[in-house]
Formats: sequence, structure tokens, C-alpha cells
Amino acid sequence: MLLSRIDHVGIAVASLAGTIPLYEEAFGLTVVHQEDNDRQGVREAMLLVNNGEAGSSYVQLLEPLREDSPVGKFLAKWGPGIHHIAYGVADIDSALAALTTIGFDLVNKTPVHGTAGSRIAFVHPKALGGVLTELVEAVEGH
Ligand code: V0V
Ligand code: CO
Repeated sequence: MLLSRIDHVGIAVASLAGTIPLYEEAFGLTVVHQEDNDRQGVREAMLLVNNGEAGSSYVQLLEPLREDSPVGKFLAKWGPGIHHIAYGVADIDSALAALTTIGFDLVNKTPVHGTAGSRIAFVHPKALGGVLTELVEAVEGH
């Protein structure tokens, strides 16, 4: 099995400060990590949902750092909402090699820097029925 868990659901928001309290109030989630990822053009907050045997699952709130970024463009087109789904993998290099062999359109052919030191890569939404999909090889313990 290539995928080990749902790592996170990425949600585009206009403002982290305006959205984090909703998740705290509704579900008692707390922010366990916050980071600016300049290459991806996002300021993100990770809220822990579950620590499982196969690793952790999160809600990832994404505020754009620039209008001309994936999340900035998404917000302008659709408004706030679900931006991507991210699955955990044990070995992202072999996962990407397997997808390349069977002809999937990858946004990242090699892994790039993700949240909390993870290695990530995106599969194009057009290749998976309109869903932007991210693979995550998390750092041990995340
Ligand atoms: C765009 N499209 C989407 C989409 N974003 N469809 C579903 N879900 C999304 N999130 C559709 C869009 O409606 C267009 O469809 C088409 O793709 C082209 O969109 P575009 O606005 O012209 O944008 P492009 O082509 O410049 O870029 C689209 C891609 C881009 C997917 C290539 O968003 C990208 O590189 N995404 C991966 C990086 C990313 O999302 N980073 C932010 C999260 P029509 O109109 O042609 O039908 S960073 C993150 O999650 C981190 C750091 C982490 O987890 O650690
Ligand atoms: Co993500």
C-alpha cells in the first residue's frame, strides 16, 4: 500500500487569525505548528486532529503571502474552502517514481520542502478528478 494515512486537509483562508478560533471553538483543536513557506507563498497553521500508529493527521489552514500564489489564485477564483488533500507516504521518492512510471502528471517531479521539515510533492488536480493532491513524507514523530 502506497498511502499510510490522511496527513492533512489543506484549507484556503483569507486570514489565519480569523479562522483558527473557529476550529478551537468547534472541535477543541489547537495549533501545534505555524510556519511561513515562502516558496509556496503561504503562511500556514497545523491543527492536530489525531496521533495514530501510522502517524499524525492535521487540519492545515493556509493564508496566502502573495496574490500570485497557488492559494492566492485559488481564493480569488473560488473563495475560502478545501484547497488540497495530503496523504502520508513512507518513502516519497519511490512513490513519485511509481506515479511517473504509470504516467501521472506531477507538479513536483522531485520532493520540495513542506511543513515542519517534511518532504512533499503535488499531483496535478487535472490528473485526479479535480482534486489537488499532496504526498507527504513526514519527519519521524510528526
Ligand atoms: C487550481 N486548480 C485547482 C486548484 N488550483 N483545482 C482543484 N484544486 C485546486 N487547489 C485548477 C484551476 O481551477 C484551473 O482549472 C487549473 O487548475 C489551473 O489553475 P490556475 O489557477 O491557472 O493555476 P496554475 O496553473 O498556475 O496552478 C495550478 C497548480 C498550482 C495546481 C499547478 O496551484 C500548484 O502548483 N499547486 C501546488 C502548490 C500549492 O498548492 N502550494 C500551496 C500549499 P481550469 O480553469 O483550467 O479548469 S503548500 C502546502 O500544502 C505545504 C507547504 C505543506 O503541506 O507542507
Ligand atoms: Co499541504
